[in-house]
Amino acid sequence: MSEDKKLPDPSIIKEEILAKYPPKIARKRAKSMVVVDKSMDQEVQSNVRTIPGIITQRGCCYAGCKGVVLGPTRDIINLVHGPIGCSFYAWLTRRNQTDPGEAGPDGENFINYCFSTDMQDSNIVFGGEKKLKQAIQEAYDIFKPKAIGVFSTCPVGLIGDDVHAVSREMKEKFGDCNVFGFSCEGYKGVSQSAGHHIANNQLFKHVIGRDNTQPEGKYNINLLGEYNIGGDAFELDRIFELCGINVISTFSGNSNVTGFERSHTADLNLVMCHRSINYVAEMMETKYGIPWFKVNFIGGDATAKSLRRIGEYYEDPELIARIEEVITAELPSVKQAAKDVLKTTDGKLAMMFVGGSRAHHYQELFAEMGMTTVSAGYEFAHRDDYEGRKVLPTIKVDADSRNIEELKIEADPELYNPRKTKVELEDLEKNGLEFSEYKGMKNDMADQSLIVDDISHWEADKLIEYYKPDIFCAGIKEKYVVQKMGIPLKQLHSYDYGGPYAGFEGAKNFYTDIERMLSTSIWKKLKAPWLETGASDPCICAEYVA
Ligand code: CFM
Repeated sequence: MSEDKKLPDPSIIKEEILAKYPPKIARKRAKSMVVVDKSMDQEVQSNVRTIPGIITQRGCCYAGCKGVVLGPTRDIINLVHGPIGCSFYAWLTRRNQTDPGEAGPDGENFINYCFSTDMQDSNIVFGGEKKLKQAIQEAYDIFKPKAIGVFSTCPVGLIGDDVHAVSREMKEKFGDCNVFGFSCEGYKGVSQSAGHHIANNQLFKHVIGRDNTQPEGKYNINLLGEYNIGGDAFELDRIFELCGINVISTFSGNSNVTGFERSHTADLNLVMCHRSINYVAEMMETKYGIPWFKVNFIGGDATAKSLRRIGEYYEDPELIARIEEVITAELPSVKQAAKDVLKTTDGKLAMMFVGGSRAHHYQELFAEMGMTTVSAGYEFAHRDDYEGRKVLPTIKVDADSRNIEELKIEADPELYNPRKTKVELEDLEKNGLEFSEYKGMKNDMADQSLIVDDISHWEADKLIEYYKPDIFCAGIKEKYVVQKMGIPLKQLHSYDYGGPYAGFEGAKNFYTDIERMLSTSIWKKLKAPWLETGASDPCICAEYVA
């Protein structure tokens, strides 16, 4: 994707951006802005606290735990212990879709509900555990769910309510409902990334491995880090089915409790979003002996490559042949669709600042349309997401990360069963399959492109002025500011109203949507009123009225 188009030198704009900051802040931000030079290793400072006063794109720990990882699961009641505002902003705002199947829309699908203990002042003063117990009881009585997750918001940690003790007590009381808590207070860690880790830990402790029913399929996998935004997981399920691959559980798009509980019976874990779920992949390998490798289903070629890797893993001619059949049937129309938009898209520039994996994955889709990513960054990734997992041993654990529990996992005395022997894994690696590996975003970016971690609005504004990109990808908080600057913004969190963008059909959708956005000149026609009138010194005037 990076096939060396000459990019303008971003060092100048980097200096200009930093010059506005007080020296101490400039020094700190400089470490998070890296001009890519592929001839050497470069450290990208990340997963550190946002400087107070800087307008960040980040969310909180609770958002990462409750919203991102657990949110897409349809039959767990996600009960928020906290003030109602924390729930309002988590209620149906992420476009994770689900298909309750035969159970129908009113079956065990709680996604469209909003469960909260609605804490009040008196609960903050006198404690909220009693109210939490009542809420769990009420949820159980009304819905009889298989599981209830309790999510702590900031005040819960501050006043010291013990959500874990309450959950244990209620679980014992019910007998047929798995109740577990998450200490995912918003302030934990430096971003939603801490919430991912906490969610991974609790899923591992309380859910994964509870049901030993063996799968019926011949090739049984889990897809980790795919959240079914805009129906992505539906498209991937369609492709897996065509290939004869059985998905035991997706973590956690279009998922249910039973899938999680049985996921340890899979032969292989595929990791799509490395940032949010690599902990589960690692822990499942240690405890059950399930290997994992990184995949990317964003882009036609990327999808074909990831499918082929699954074939290589199983070393089964029947599966390999079927995968090839699917690719032969599906890929040509994707290629044609990319060709069809090329007239509009070729040579255009994209910038993307999103989450912890999409800013990387979508570069491949843009490359398929002949577009170059001049600058990109994550909101809350860690150094390994930029530089590759090879830097993991060198990452210093700071006080914020030390706050997050690290589970000590050992091989399960009964269930540990290495799916491949060490020799088999080594042979597969010799043939190009890389287990437990992610090479990071930088590896796929061109020299002279600019990586910016945890970008601020000021920095984004300046980059837009400098590069004048044809499209900017970020989220709703950035959308209208960027459009007012005359640049179309594609939301890569929610996909605006579009999607799916994963898999073969998804790639086609993306090409068309981007072509449309690049074809319209509407945003360029926008002019601020003071510029229309020719005033050179815009200001807002106001006076106090007595
Ligand atoms: Fe993974 Fe995600 Fe992302 Fe993420 Fe997210 Fe998301 Fe994202 Mo928004 S899990 S890191 S915390 S791919 S909600 S589905 S789009 S920031 S790039």
